[in-house]
Amino acid sequence: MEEMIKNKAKELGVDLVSFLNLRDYKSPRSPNPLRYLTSARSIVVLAFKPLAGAYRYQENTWSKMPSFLYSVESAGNTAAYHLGRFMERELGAESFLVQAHRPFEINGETFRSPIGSISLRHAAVQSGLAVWGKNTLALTPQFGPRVMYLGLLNSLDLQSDPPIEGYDPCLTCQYDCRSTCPGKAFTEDGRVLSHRCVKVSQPDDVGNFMRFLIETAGKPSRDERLEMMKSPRFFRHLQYLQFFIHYHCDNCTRNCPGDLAGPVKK
Ligand code: B12
Repeated sequence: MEEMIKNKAKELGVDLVSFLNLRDYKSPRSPNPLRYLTSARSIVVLAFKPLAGAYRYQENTWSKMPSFLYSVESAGNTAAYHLGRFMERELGAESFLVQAHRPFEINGETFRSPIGSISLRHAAVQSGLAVWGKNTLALTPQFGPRVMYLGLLNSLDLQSDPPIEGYDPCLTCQYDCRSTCPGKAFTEDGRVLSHRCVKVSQPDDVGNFMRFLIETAGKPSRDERLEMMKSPRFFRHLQYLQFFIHYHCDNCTRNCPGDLAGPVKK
């Protein structure tokens, strides 16, 4: 059964695939997976590699986004959907697609520090697809952190793949991802402070749009308010809200030499 699913995943364009039985899933801050699928027994973890040119830009441009996020997410969702349907038809499984990031559950507890339905990094590390990096990303031997993870929570009692042993690219790494983070988002105990990361990586997000609106409302004259509404800043916020995430910073991903091929060179 495991081999059949892996072969189908590869056929559908998945780059890396592993299984994690829920007995072996440990992510203390994440919700109980049964909240999403009452029959869930395991997770199929899927990793998709962005286009090779996705991180080789000369200047940080929003035009990079389709190469490593939008296209990978829609192709990934399509592949995961078809794999879920295959498992349903052939094996009688119920599946639930674990989204790459959004939509988040937004409630009083989590809206300032979002938590995914399943922690895909924990699942990737615990099922032998990746190891933890100092940048808190899940580093694959094949592509370092430069993958997008998706998951299929499902009702099959799939055997977990064993974690990777003897691979720790951070031991010899010369790139100091933590202290060079422009948002100073890393804490001593190896976590990322969400608000610090987002301030630099997603300057046009909804929080900053609220700041823009408050600033605009506080302008004394109509002309000054109009000037704010006609500024590039307003249109950047609008574009962010209309379309999708834009990352202004992805240093911890782009500069990480966490794969056997070494760092991405410009
Ligand atoms: C919410 C979220 C964010 C939030 C908050 C991040 C956070 N602190 O968890 C924000 C907006 C800040 C964010 C930023 C980014 N994100 Co994000 N994010 C998520 C999301 C949707 C949920 C994560 C979650 O539930 N976290 C809460 C709980 C589970 O985390 P936690 O238990 O506190 O664990 C944390 C630490 O304890 C630590 N940790 C736990 N165990 C261990 C063990 C060791 C040894 C170490 C060192 C650390 C460590 O790692 C965690 C991060 O702080 C996931 C998708 C998903 N469903 O998993 C993507 C995801 C983690 N993000 C991803 C990416 C690519 C990014 C960005 C690079 C995007 C960008 N350009 O800005 C940055 C990277 C910042 C960073 N270095 O962590 C990828 C990571 C891919 C990979 N190779 O690992 C994911 C998996 C999306 C995906 N589908 O591929 N993200």
